[in-house]
Amino acid sequence: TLRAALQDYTPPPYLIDSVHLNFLLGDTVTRVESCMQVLPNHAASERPPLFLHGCEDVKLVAVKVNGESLPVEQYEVESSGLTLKTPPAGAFELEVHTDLHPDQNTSLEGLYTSGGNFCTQCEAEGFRGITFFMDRPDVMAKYTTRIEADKAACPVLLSNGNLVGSGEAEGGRHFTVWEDPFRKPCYLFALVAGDLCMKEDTFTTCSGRSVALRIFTRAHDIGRVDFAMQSLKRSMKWDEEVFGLEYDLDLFNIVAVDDFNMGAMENKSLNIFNSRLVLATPDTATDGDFGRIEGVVGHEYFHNWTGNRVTCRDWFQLTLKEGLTVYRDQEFSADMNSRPVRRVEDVCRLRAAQFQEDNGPMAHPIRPESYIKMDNFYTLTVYEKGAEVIRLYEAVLGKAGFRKGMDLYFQRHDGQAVTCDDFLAAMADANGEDLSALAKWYSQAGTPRLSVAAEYSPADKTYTLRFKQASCGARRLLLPPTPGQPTKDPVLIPVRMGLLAPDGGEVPLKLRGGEMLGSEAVLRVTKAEQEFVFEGVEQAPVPSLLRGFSAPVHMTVEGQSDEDLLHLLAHDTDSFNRWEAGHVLAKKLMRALYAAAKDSNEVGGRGLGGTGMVCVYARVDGAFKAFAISLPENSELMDKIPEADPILLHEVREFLTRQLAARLRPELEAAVAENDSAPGEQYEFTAAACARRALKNKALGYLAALGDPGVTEQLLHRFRGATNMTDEINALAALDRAGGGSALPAALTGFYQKWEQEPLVLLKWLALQAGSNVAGNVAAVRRLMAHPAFHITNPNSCYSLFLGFARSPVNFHAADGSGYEFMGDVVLQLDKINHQVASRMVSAFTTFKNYDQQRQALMRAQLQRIMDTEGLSDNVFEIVSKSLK
Ligand code: DPP
Ligand code: ZN
Repeated sequence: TLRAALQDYTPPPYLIDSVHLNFLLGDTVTRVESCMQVLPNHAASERPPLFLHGCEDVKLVAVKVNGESLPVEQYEVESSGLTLKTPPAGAFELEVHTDLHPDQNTSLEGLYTSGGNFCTQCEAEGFRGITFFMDRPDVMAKYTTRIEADKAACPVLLSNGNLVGSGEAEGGRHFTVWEDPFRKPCYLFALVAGDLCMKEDTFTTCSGRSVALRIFTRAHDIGRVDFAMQSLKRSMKWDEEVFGLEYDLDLFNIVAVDDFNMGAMENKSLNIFNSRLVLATPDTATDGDFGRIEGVVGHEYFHNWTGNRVTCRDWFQLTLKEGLTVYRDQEFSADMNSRPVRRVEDVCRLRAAQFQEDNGPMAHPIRPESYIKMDNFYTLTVYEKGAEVIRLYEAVLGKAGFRKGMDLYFQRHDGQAVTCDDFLAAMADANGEDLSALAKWYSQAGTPRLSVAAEYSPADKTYTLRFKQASCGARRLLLPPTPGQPTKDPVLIPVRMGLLAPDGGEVPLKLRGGEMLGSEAVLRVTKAEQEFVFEGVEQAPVPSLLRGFSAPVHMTVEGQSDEDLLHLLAHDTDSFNRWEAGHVLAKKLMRALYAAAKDSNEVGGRGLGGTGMVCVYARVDGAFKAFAISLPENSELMDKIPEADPILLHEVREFLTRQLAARLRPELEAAVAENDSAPGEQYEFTAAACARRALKNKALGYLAALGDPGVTEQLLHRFRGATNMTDEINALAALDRAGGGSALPAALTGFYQKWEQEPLVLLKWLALQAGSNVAGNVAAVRRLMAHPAFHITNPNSCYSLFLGFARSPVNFHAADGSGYEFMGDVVLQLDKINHQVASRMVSAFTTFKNYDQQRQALMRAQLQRIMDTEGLSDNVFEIVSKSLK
């Protein structure tokens, strides 16, 4: 097993200036003829060997240098690649022919078939599954691609760039030729061939060029692409307006495929999407789906500049394009919808999942230092924490300064493969700032802990905030070391803040010896311990810190009382911190309930009834009401519960849910009535309409917990009468929560029959059943694997069924280990089919150290069983071996 390390980077000894690819697509065998113009990239006195990456499934058929077949003693071919021992001096032409079997490729990397159509996925290292090549992002070539296939089976033949030729070929075949004028690394190469329908639109760029926009799907799905098309047009316009970035070709294609490991892929001018992120109509897709489609269509489009025009030097720099592009798609979605709601959603996800990753055996910096399989590093850390790090620049430099930095970044690096250091330098130079204090965010793993103590002096009217970065120095207890990084240095933490007076008004801010700052400031905390003294503070204020979650840290405000939190909830001008105050209250409540239950063996026995939560609900408004009654995720709570019992925590959640439902019943019923859609009302995907549906459905979920037959009756009625998928699937989920009684199986069957022909809708049906907390559900999930709605070769199917199952505390964490054993079986079975999907499944075990001793032992036993299996993929091996360390 080979490990790649950042410190080992060396420039490639050769470059590929241009490549001409000829694909002869066949039913079983596909021939790929690649002709490369190779340039030396080494000292003239040297003749280093040329290594081209390959893979087991690619069969070498011919190698020619400058038109002549290469004698066998001059090259060596192994499964890892092809070595030319003594390439010619100077520039030369290298031709390589290979044979592949796309129809047998279940890894869904390289060239494969999905539903009978050909498509590719090359990021990170899939191009080597197509032909021998210098498969590294700092080798940027110009591509010409000829595709030839049977005309009846594959009427549509697509690749990157512009269509420059087409025609008939022998035997009922035809071809197209594509030329991409922009240099690119091979991970951005794409090919699609098959029987597809197309919907077309146009976009006129800011300089007046007309761009043809085309979305391709199978015939059955073509009526569901309008929303994705509108999202694409909105993202093109947004990038012009916000970043001054214009699209650079006359054609932009999106193709939807059902079998796809990731969400989508930004291949130059030929984006390939998982169909669940393209296809949507109100009857088949939820508000969440619409939001994700808008975000991901934007994300992939934005990559055209942040990723494609400027790309990564090596894969360790992945966050250079991903963190930045996630930041861009988050901002886009915030501008299109409700900015505060979007921020709360993003932060919840970060804290529930990325913080957990940062706290486990796979913890890595946003720029990892080594990997066995790069595929394992398309993580929440690289993406979501990476986006938060981009947000730090914005917090420090302001929006205008951030834009200046972006402009310089493109000015300097267009057409290049660069590093995170280059990005930091562009941001710093454009603003004349020393940003070196931000660099540590790229190299340190783990979530910094920031504690704050405050002191008010009535005598001299000063207010002092003392910050401690507990993740550095020697304070063992608060210091979270991560694998390979026992100690940490302080980082730059921008703390956006304000002070609230006792009457709720904002205190004007003036730091000792400084100017008036207005009512909000960004404090730059850079040292292990640092204090800020505010002057002229008339009365002891309540601090509002880390507004908008201005840095991805765990913050503790020492001595913060429930009254302080309720004061923030009522008066803070920062909507994120208003929500946060309620969230902190809810976390305190759930932890207290859990501790009491642990002591007394009785959930809720101490009469902790959620009064604080009732206050929270009363004090927030509009879109936030739905969030205000959303309880924190278990993973967020476990951070402070050593050796947690996940089932007890689940019972606490259930208890609190019932308690809140009972206490808030009139308010919840009013929320349902006030936010219900009017008869005949058209579905709209707007911030306001989504907020109404979210609150209504959240309220119904709570009411369902009452187990009242009247509520069940109402839910059934709503389920049958739903006019959009958001309401339909929520009613079904609420029925499940209500225990469903005899109504649930019939409803599930009815749902299946209604949507039998719609695999994307059936994913929801699978996930809902897989995640059920009815004890012993593992048997039902095993049975579902044999159901016609489930396909083990389809990643979406696996994500719904298996990851859905892993989200059930009762069944995944069943005390008898049956849930763990099931997931162990799944990992081993999947590893023979699709390494990337198998390695996503094994991640369910990586949190094992958070649980009680018995569960740790059971989870560890499954990891060991996987580890002991012959022929494990590198993907799964990497995660399992790190977990067992
Ligand atoms: N397709 C993945 C993404 O866009 C990897 N580039 O994030
Ligand atoms: Zn991306």
